[in-house]
Amino acid sequence: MSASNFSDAFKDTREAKGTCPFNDQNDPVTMLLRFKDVRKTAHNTKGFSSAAKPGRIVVPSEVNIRDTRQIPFEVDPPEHTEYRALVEDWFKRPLDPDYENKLTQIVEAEIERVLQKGSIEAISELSLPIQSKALTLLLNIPLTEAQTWISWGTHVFRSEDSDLDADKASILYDYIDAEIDKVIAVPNDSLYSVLLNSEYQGRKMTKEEVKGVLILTFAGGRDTVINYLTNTIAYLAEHPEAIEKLHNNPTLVNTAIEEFVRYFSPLTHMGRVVKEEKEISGHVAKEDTRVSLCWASANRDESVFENPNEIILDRKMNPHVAFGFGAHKCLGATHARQLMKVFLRVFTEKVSTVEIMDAAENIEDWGAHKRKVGFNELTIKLNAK
Ligand code: EMZ
Repeated sequence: MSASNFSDAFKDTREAKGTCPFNDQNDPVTMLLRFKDVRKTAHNTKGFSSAAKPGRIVVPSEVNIRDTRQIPFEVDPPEHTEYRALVEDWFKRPLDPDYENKLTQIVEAEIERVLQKGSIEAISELSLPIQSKALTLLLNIPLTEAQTWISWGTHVFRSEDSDLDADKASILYDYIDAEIDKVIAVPNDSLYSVLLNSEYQGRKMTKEEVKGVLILTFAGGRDTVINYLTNTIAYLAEHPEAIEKLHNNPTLVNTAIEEFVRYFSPLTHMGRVVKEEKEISGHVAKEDTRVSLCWASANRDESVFENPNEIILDRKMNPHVAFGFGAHKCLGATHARQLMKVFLRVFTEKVSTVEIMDAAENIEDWGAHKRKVGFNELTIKLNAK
């Protein structure tokens, strides 16, 4: 099977039943697989809460590895709306031309660096450095800080042998605590300072709240962005004609990034805790149990997407939910989209072809369903134009 083929792991169950159980650390989750159910449930923030114990809406659950509530992600309206309003403008900065220029310079430098080399491992030598360096722009801190984050490796909460690694997670939490203290001592114009000066319900944001926003910013956009970039490289390696098409047609880039993110769906699903009992596609969601909104399955739903298992770079109707849906839709999406766009632009300008030398797939295990989400290793050679 080709490296850039990501099959639809949930097809049969989605069509036959619409839901499936997954036993996650003795807190079972019912995964909702149909586009309609996913959207309806995401929309119903009253019946399906994000404000459970910190970590509980994430699948696999993170209740054993953190106590800090991620903000605004693990808060329900109306509080959610107020938190979100505090950060919304900051997370729209990627639309500024100056931000876009700096992002372009980062991506150019990274691609030029690896073009000088022979073969490279794409995740550690390209996707992770680009993700980390781009994040310095979102936080508005010096580029050099990215070296620390690159040294953490791809996963913030995961290590080679465990899905949830408390020791690894504490590296991030301790780092953020230390950074918050530094910025309290010497304020600057970073996201840390902006948040520390923000007012929520008429009082200053607490250190714990600021930490909650920062953990989300670091963790939510890490493996997701890295997988997106690596998977896109695999696609371009196997579809060299797409490199030229995208290079010659800048408007195609806009539809292509949406199509890649639909097809790859880097975040498989996100949970909710049931507040009001409800039947969904035959499953009775009981109070205080968990359901998950399976973005990856919804994005291959044939009742919505024509030829869902094909990448159609100029797909016209593409209401994908790869960035979530409703009040909680991804806060980092503007940054991610800008990065995706700049990456495609620069890559197709500088690279003629990509050769895949070696690939090891990263397969997620959702009980009865195994889903390819990216790679554990992708060794490639880039050929310059
Ligand atoms: C959480 C989540 C947010 C979680 C939008 O997704 O991303 C996951 O990678 C983290 O582990 O804590 O931030």
